[in-house]
Amino acid sequence: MTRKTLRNRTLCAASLMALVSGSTAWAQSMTDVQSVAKERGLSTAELLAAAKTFTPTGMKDEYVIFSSGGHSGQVFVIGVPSMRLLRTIAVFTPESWQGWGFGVGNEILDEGNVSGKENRWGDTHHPALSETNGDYDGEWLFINDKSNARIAVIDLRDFETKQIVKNPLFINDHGGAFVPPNTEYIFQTAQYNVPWGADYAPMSEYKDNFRGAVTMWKFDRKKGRIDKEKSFAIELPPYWQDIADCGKLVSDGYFFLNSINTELATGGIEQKKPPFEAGVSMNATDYLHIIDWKKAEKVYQAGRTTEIKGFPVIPLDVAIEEGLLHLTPEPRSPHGVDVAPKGDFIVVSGKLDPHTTIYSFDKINKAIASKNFSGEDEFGVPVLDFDSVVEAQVEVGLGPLHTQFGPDGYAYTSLFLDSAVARWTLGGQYGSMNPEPDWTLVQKTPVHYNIGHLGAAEGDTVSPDGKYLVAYNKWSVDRFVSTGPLLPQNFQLLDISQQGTEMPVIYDMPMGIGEPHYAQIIKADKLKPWAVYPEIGWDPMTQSVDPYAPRPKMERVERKGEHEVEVYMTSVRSHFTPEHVTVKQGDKVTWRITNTERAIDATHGFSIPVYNITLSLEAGETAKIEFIADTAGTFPFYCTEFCSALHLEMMGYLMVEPNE
Ligand code: K7E
Ligand code: CUA
Repeated sequence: MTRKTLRNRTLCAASLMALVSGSTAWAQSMTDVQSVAKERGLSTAELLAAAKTFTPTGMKDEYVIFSSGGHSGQVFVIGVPSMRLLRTIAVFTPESWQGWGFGVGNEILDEGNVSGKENRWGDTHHPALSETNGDYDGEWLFINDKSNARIAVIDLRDFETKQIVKNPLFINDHGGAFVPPNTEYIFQTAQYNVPWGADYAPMSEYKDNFRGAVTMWKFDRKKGRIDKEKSFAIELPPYWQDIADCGKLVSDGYFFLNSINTELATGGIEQKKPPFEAGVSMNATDYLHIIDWKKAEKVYQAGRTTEIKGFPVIPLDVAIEEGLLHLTPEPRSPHGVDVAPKGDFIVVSGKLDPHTTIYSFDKINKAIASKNFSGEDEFGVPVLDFDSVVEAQVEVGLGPLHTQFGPDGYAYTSLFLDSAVARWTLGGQYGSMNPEPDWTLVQKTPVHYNIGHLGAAEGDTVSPDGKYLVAYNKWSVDRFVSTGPLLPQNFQLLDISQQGTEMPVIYDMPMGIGEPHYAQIIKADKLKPWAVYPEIGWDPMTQSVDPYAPRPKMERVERKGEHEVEVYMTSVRSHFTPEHVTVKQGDKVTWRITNTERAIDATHGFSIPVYNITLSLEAGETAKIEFIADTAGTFPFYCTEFCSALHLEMMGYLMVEPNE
């Protein structure tokens, strides 16, 4: 029996038995399976979990997770159900394996410099896959940096970062990146508020001078870049704006945004004032912001903006007057806000309230139309009457944070304090299983430990897949071999394919390279990455052929004027051409290299000691590095990828002749 036919079999006991008489050396008999299970102390449920996740050689994953990397500043790509890390994507932080920030990528990293200071890390929280009609289209990925209010654009043809934009108005964001169903914009909202541009103002001026905002970055899909010239912001009260979500289908055109600190607390524990943790949690309710972004777009286009820090901003009074901003109360310390697949319900979880609160978009619409306000906040923003917009509340457990959805009328909420995933029914007309409105907790599965976000397969789109759910747990405590006081996070895979009650944990994946927050799970076949760059001499920064790219037979070292040298180099298994590069101390060196390979996976590295240069050149790629040869000496450059049997020989010398 071949591996392929084996793979296509359902791995149930019966088929395992059928294999017994086969010739496959490793699968001897069910008796062997039982004895291994006994030896390792595995239960039947655990054997089943292994069968559901074990991915034999050659088999590929059905789904792909794009995970934030927290303060590693990166994005991680993981296969489901194998839970194997497939690669990292270098974003805000230099990464030497990908050569990111050690010769190439520097211009993009520099776009993210803040106040003229080099900034070389990020705190990534919320990835957003580009969408078409509310479904992931597998083309682009956006991610925020909470620490310095930046958004990065990643091209999923080559899984590389192409752009970083810094928000000119605020210094910190949490609500981002979020995209509407057709990715017209990327939303980014301020969190810890500051005066515009993070200018100085004393804390006593918090209410008057500190401001919240949401920025709508226009995404130009053709260019694959954020178009800053068509982007704008809306001024908001200085609450701490938190997580958000875009409306979809019936609620397309709306943006829902949580907030905490409607108390306008300013901390000061050292002056015996309530510390932030208490000060921001005093009110029984905070505010859900309801923003009509299509109306905001029209207001911006009509020019009703003020320029602040060189950026067009719709002032708060204009936003109120135009009726594009409303608030409504939400239970204390809200964290997640998640729009249901049909766009009709908005689920909010308050960390300090054991319920999820479900708002009806229809009721919100009616309340806005009939001006059913319970009042206004202290900045004059109308507040929709809570009872008139809430559809239901479901008691799910302690510390509810985030919600995802299945295809069958289920919602799934992470419970930080309970360390559990709650499955509950989303009432209304969802699926045949819920003909009547029904808002009920169905089941809770414990996870280990302290789950933050959770992700279900395509679970925040208009057509969730169900099947798998991943708990992104914050603590791992005793789950893995100790690695000292800094422990990995724990990604736990849950099988949610069975309607009814069971949703067992079937895999634990230690995440030891960052602290993920949100992650999205896309069907693998929606991704269409390039196997190699389309043509030799491809510049990934422009996604086109670079006319200056070195090509075979045109390699050379060319002196341009007295102090400038250009190097045109190619790399192919297993040599660089040229192998000797001689320059004079003090020369400005522009060094271009093309990897002329066409074979899949034929990557060459390129590194120069002392000069802090390391590149990763994928098949077809060309790169340009520039440096001043200020240190004289003899420097072997070499290929850092083990690319062939003669890879050790893939080297050369940079000779920098000293000035006399
Ligand atoms: Cu960690 Cu979305 Cu930044 Cu919740 S956030 S957990
Ligand atoms: Cu090319 Cu090693």
